[in-house]
Amino acid sequence: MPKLIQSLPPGPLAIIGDVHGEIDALLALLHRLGVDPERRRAQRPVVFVGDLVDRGPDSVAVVEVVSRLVDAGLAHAVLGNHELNLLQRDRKEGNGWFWGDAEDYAQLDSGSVRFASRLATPSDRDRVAAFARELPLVLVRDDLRVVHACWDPQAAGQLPEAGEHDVLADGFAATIDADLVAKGVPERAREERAEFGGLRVREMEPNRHLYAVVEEDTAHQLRNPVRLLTSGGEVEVPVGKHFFKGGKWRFVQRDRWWRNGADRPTVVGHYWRRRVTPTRGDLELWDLTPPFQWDEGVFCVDYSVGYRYKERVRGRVSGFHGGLAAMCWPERVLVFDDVDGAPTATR
Ligand SMILES: [Mn+2]
Repeated sequence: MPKLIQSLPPGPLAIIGDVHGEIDALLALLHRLGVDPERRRAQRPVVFVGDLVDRGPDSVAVVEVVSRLVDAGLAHAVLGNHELNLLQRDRKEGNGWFWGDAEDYAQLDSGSVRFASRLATPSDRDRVAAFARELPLVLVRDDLRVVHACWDPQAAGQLPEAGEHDVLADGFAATIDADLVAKGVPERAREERAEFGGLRVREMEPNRHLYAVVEEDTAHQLRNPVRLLTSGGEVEVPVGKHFFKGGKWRFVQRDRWWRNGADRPTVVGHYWRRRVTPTRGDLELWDLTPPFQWDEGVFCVDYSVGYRYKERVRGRVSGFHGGLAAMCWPERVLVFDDVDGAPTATR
C-alpha cells in the first residue's frame, strides 16, 4: 500500500505530461531529455503526471519503460484517472487493451470507430495493475507539487496516510451513494435520463435543466477525494447551457479550480491543453490560458498527445496537433517529443 502523498526528490526534474500509450512519443521525448531507459541513465530524474495508459497504440510498453525507470530510481509518477479506472475494473472508451478487448472504440462526435492498440496478456495485466497500485496521488517538495488533475487541501486532508486507491475510491463512492439514495436523487436522475433517451442521443436534446443528474454527477466528483485529485472538480453549467460532448448531453462541466490559487507551483496533466489556441470548435478549459502560460501558479503539461489515436483514425500519420511535453524544472523550459526548439513557460 503506497503512502498517498510522497516527496519529490531534490534538484532539477523533467515533468512529463499524460502519455496515453504513445510509446513512440515517450521514447522520442526521453531521448531529447537525455534519459536512456535501456542503460538506466538520466541527466535528471523524470516525473510523470499520470495517465500513462489508454487510447494510444501500446500502453503495455509505456508502463514497462516507466517502471524500469522507477525501479532504477530515475522516475517518479502519480496516479491518473485512467490508472484508477483500471484498478476499479471500470471499462471505458480506450481501455479495451487492458481487458484484451480488440473491439475497443474511439468516441468521435460523429459516432464511434474502432482503433488498434496492443492487447494486454494476463501477465501484462498483473504487472500494469501492480505498478499502478504503488503510485502516490501527490508528489510534493518546498518549491513544487505534482498531482494528476486537481490540488485540493481539504480533499487531501480526508485521505489516510496510505491506502489502496480502488478500495478508497469505492468506499467514498458508497458513502456518497447512500447519502444520495436517502435523498431520492438516483431515482429522480434515472427518470430524468430516461425521459431524454439516456442523454446519449444528440437529437434528443433535453428541453429543461436536469437537477438530479447535476446533483448525482457533482456529488461523485467533488465529494470523493480520490476522484477529485485524479480527475478534478465538476460544476453545474448555467440553466440552458447544457451541451453535447463525447456522445452525451452534459449538465456539468470541468471546474477551473486553479483560479482559487495554489500555495506553491503546481504541475498537473489531464486537461487536453493545446499548443495553438483554437479559433473555432469546442474550447477546453486550458484553451482559455495562452498555450505556454502558467495560470495562478498552476501549469497543465498535458499537450494532448492522447488525441493522436483519434487523429490516426481519421487518417493522419504525422504532423499531429498534440504533443508529449516535459517541463524542465526549475528552468520552466518545455521540451516536446516532435518539435525542435523549446518554449519557456511564462508566469
Ligand atoms: Mn486524466
